[in-house]
This record gives sequence, C-alpha cells and structure tokens, in this order.
Amino acid sequence: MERKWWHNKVAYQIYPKSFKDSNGDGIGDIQGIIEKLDYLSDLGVDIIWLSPIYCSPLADQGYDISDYYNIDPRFGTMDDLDELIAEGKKRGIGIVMDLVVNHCSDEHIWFKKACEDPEGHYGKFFYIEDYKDGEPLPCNWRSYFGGSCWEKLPGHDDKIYLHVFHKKQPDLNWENPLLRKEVYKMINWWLDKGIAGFRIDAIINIKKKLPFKNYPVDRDDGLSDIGNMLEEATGIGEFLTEMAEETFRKYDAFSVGEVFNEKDSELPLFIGKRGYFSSMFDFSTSGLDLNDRFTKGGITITPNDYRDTIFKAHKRVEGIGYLSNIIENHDEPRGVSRYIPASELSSKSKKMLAGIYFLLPGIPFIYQGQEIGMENLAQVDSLDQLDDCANTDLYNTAIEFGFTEKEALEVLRKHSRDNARTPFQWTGNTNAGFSTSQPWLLVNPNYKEINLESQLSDSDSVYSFYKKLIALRKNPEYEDSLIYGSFEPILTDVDNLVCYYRKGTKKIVVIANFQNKGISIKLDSKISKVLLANRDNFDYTNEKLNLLGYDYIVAEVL
Ligand code: ISL
Ligand code: CA
Repeated sequence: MERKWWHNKVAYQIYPKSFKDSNGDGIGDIQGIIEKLDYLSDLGVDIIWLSPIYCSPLADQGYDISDYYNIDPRFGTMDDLDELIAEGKKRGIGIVMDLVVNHCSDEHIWFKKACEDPEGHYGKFFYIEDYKDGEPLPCNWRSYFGGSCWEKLPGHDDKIYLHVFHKKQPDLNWENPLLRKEVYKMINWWLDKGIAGFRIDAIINIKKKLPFKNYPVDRDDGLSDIGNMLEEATGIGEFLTEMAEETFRKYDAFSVGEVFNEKDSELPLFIGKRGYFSSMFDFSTSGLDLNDRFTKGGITITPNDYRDTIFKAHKRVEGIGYLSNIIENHDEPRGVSRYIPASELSSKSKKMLAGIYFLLPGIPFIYQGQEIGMENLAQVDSLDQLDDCANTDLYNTAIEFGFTEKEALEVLRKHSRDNARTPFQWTGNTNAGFSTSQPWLLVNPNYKEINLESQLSDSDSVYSFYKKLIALRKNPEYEDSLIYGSFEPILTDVDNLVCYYRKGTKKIVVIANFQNKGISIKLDSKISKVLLANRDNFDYTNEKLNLLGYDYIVAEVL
C-alpha cells in the first residue's frame, strides 16, 4: 500500500464547547485549546479534529453553520484560529476542521435569500417544494432528531423545505452544480489557510433518492427511517469523486468521512488508493446497541460481540485502506461505560479497552477526556438537566415504546450524546478546572475522582497508559509492524479474549482478557519481550500464560 503522511498519526477530537474555557463565560473556546496545546503535544497527538467552531446559532452545537468563513464569537476570532493553526504547526500538530455540508443553518445567508426568493439562485441551493395544507407531504422520511423532515418555508405558507436533521438545518441540494462549486470554494479557502484536512460530517446523506416518495412506515409516528431511502440512493460517488478532485487531492489533505451503511463493494471507492477519502470511521461497535436502545432493560454488548465486530470490520478493509478507530465521539456515550460493565469499571479495565482499539490497523482517534477515562453520567433526573437537541426525541421515543418516565430517563442516561459532551475534567477544583464560572453543561459529578491533575504525574494512571500506547505506536522500531504490519486475529474461540498479531519486520502480539475472571491461554509463539502491560510482574516465561481479569499485554514474539 502506498505510504501516506497520515498513516502513522494519532488524532485527537476536541469538542470546543467543552474543552477549556479561557475567558470565564462557561463556554470552551479557541484560546482554551491554545492553552492546552503543550498538553496535547506532550501526550503525543499529531492531528486535532475540531468539532465546528464556525458561526452558528448552536441549535445542534455548531453542526448548524450560518457562516462557513467566520468563527463564532463564543469560540473566539479568526485571529485565534490562525494562532491555533500556527501554534499547532510549531508542535507538529495539524488541525482538521469539521466539514458540515449536508446542510447549513436556517440562519445562513443562502437560506435567508432562498426564503426571499424560493425560485431564485439560492432557492435552488435547497430542497423547496410547493405544499398546500391538508395535502400529503412529498415523502414520509423521519428526521434524525424526530418528526417529519419537512417544515414550512418561513414567509411562505405554500412552500416547505427538507431537513433530514433539525429543522434549523436545511439540507443543501447537491444536485445543483452551483451549490457544489460554492462548497469546493469554501473547502479550498480553508485548505489554503494551512489546515491539515477535514472530518466530513454526515456525508452519506447528500445523495437523496429522487423523486421524493414514501417508504414503509416503521413506527407509530407514521414515518420511515431515512436509512430506508439511503439504501436506494445511488450515485453519491459522482459527488464525492468531484469533491476529492476539486479539493482534498490538490492539497494531499487528510480527509476522514463519517460514513455509514456502505456496501462491501463500495469500500475501495471510499477509502481505496484513489478513494473519496483518506479514511473513514469504524462505527461497527457503535451500531451494536443502537437498535436496542428502546428494548426494556437495554442490552449488554458482550466482549465476544465487541471482538468479533472489530475483527470483522478490519478484515473487511484489509488490503483496501485504513479505518479511523474510535471508542467514542461527541455523538456517543463514553466507550468505557458502554463496553465495560459498570461494576467492573476501573483504571485497569479502561486501559485494556484503550489497548485493544489503539493497536488495530488504522488511525486511532482519541476523543477528549477519553485519555483520563471519563465516564457516562451516573444519573439523569430530568430532561432539563441536559442540553442536546436529540434528547427530546430519545426520551419521547422511549415513552412511545412503553417506557415509564423513569425508564426513559435511564435511556437518556445511557445513550444521550451529552454523556460525551460534559466539560473536560482538568482538576478536582470548582467546575473541574474547565471554567471559572458555571459551565454551559453540567460537569460530571465524578470529577473529584476522575481528573487530569491527579493522573498527570501518576505513572499508573489511565492518562499515562495512553501516553505509553501512543509512544509505542510511534516508536520507529515497531512502525513497520504496528502501522503497516498484517493483522491476524488469533484464539477467537476463547470466550472474552481479544487477541491478535501485528506482523511486520517484528511480530507483535496484543492480548486482552476482556472479563473480570482469570484464564490461561497458549500462544503458538513465544513472547520475547513485553512492550506494555496494565499490570506488573507478568510472567511470560511459561508456555501457558496465566491472565488475570482485564489483563492487557503487548509483546514481541519470536
Ligand atoms: O447522533 C446521532 C443521532 O442522535 C447520529 O445519527 C448522528 O446524527 C449522525 O451520526 C450524524 O452526525 C453528525 O451530523 C449531525 C450532528 O448532529 C452530529 O453531531 C454529527 O456528528 C448533524 O450535523
Ligand atoms: Ca469562553
């Protein structure tokens, strides 16, 4: 496989609103990120993906952009961003921006002009349809945040517009070449500024199956999941090829797509040698409990499920391209709370989970706070306590499925995106050291136990373990194996064991006992050197390896 500059990089996702507040207004900002650049550089981060910081009414926390060329004053100024890019460069850190172009904000000038003149130039940037009250809508698609994806066009009682996300996020009409040209111009404007690339938001939604039509109703609301339409929408490749040609490729930029539901046959198109993107996220494990959010009692993702799923995902792209690996992001609950039973959450088990995903083929992404083992909220008492625009629908859907109010709150506690959005826990002091005033979203009450300050100088902390994992992945001695080496799952018939080889010029084994109880295993090769483990005194001289609960070992084998 052709070697690319981003293959051996470690990425870190910042959710700016919750990272660090520099001016005491309770909202994280760009200067707060600059303050923490040395911290990130010391951790070993090479790429920072910034969730949106463009001008936005923040209906969906910045994923509703009202000006692609300016910074929201709450996050700072363009000078702050230029400073961040320059300070990043000094430290060898590239900035990856969020590219949100399936939709913009209803407060974007394009949409305002579309409302003034729906038949005009900007009207054609959106999906606007004629509509008479009482008539059926053009289609019955359910928006991702609940309810119909059609809304009355402001100022026009006889027109409606399409929004597959929030009603404040009108969909951009990618069928219109003039819109596409505007998008590419904007992308290149940012790349000219010297950013390293883009994370591409919700991109799979840009191709609609037209003309609009209904799909089978799948819930009591009389609507149909957008996925049903997306399944039938072909031709996205033409848009994505054009975008790659017109933008990313010219700059050798890093691009990572938020892609779902792709077919096997499409993988080379998405992430192959001349793929639309450099990489795409592996969401395979996030999908495991998604459909069961509204099953009473929820479901538990078992270690076997977890292992089989990640192994399959990586085998599927073998020889084609690289996935970007995550255990969480700003749309998901915290990985440690999702994949490890609450009663078994500990520094040790968190390190094990980190170690499993980090040494898989692909590019590891760390979501802010993951490196200190931040967890889900332990309790949610009411909807008002939280913020995300997706919460109301999550709650109402639970009620629609027959949950009690208390059970619906438990669904939020487990699945709300706010779990990952609570402020970064820097210290055990007021507001977890995130801000000098009341943060915009509650701080997880566990900040006194889980915070960076208490972990920085502790060589046994989750933070220190992440630092060691990064150092190992970047050690030139192991690069050929850990970055470019083959990926060979082994001992997959042993329950709750996650074990694989990465083989290049050196043979590396990764062993994780994903359970509380001890087991013994036998490898088909002999360990010569332990490179990293989450406990001391691991005896590897025996042919039989005795693993304790949640043991994690990376070793060189002969
Ligand atoms: O989190 C979800 C629903 O609650 C996902 O379906 C999510 O909307 C999907 O992964 C797309 O996510 C991206 O685009 C959204 C934004 O809300 C997310 O934060 C973003 O990651 C719309 O821009
Ligand atoms: Ca601030």
